[in-house]
Amino acid sequence: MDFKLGKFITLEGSEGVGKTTNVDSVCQTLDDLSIPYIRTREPGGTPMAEALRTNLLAQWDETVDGLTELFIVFAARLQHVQGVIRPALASGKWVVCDRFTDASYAYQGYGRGLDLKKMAVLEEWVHGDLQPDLTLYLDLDPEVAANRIADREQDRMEQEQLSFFHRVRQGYLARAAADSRFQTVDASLPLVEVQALVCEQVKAFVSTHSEGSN
Ligand code: Z5A
Repeated sequence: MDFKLGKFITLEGSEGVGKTTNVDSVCQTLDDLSIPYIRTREPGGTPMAEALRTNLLAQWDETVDGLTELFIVFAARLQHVQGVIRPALASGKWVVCDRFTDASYAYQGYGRGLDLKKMAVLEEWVHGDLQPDLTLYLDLDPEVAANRIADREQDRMEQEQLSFFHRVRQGYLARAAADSRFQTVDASLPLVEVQALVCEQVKAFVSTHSEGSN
C-alpha cells in the first residue's frame, strides 16, 4: 500500500523513561477525541517480529554483534511495517508505536557505534517512504531511568553499562534537534506532569493534522 490516511505517532527514549506508561496517555487522548488507532511496539507487533524481539533481548552464550542486532530490528520492522503499520494507516487508523527507527539510530548507531550512513541505506530500503508524523521523545538522565526499573529482571540490553545509555541519549538528543517531527518531553518531572505534557502535545498535533490527509 502506498498511501496513508491515518497519522503515525511514535514514542522514544532510553529504557525506563516511561514510554510504555505514556503510550497509555497518548491512547487515552485519542480515545477522548474519538480518533481510531492501533497501539503497537517495536521490536514486535506481529508474531514473527515478537519472536525476533525475544531473540534480540535474550541472553546468549556468545558475543552479539551490533550489526546482528541491527539486522534483527530491521527484519522485525519490515514485517511490522508491511503487515500492520501500512494497512492500519491506509485504512484511516492512526498508529501509536512504542519505539521505531529512531531507536535503531540511538542504540545500534550511537550506542554500538555502527555507521549512521549505512543505517540510512537500510532505513531507505525498508521504509523509505514511511516516517512518523510525530515523535514524542522522553528525555531523562540514564541513571535516574535505571533506578526506576531497578526492581525488574534485566534483559540483555538493559544490562549494558551506563556509558552505553549515555551514548543512546546523545543519539536521541541529536536526532530530536535535527527534525521538527520530534517533541522533547522532560521525563524527570512527576508522572502526572509528564502525562499532561504528552496529552498537550498530542492535542496540539491533532488540531493541526486532523483533516486526515498527508
Ligand atoms: N531496541 C534496539 O536496540 N533497537 C531498536 O531499533 C529498537 C529497540 C526498536 C526493548 O525496548 C529494547 O529494544 C530496548 C531497546 C532495544 N532495550 N533497552 N534497553 P522496550 O521499549 O520494550 O524496552 P525498554 O525501553 O527497556 O522499556 P521499559 O523498561 O518498559 O521502559 P519504559 O517503557 O520507558 O518505562 P515504563 O515501563 O513506562 O516506566 C518505568 C517505571 O517508571 C514504571 O514503574 C513507571 O511507573 C515509572 N515512571 C514512569 N514515568 C515516571 C515519572 N515521570 N516519574 C516517576 N516514575 C515514573
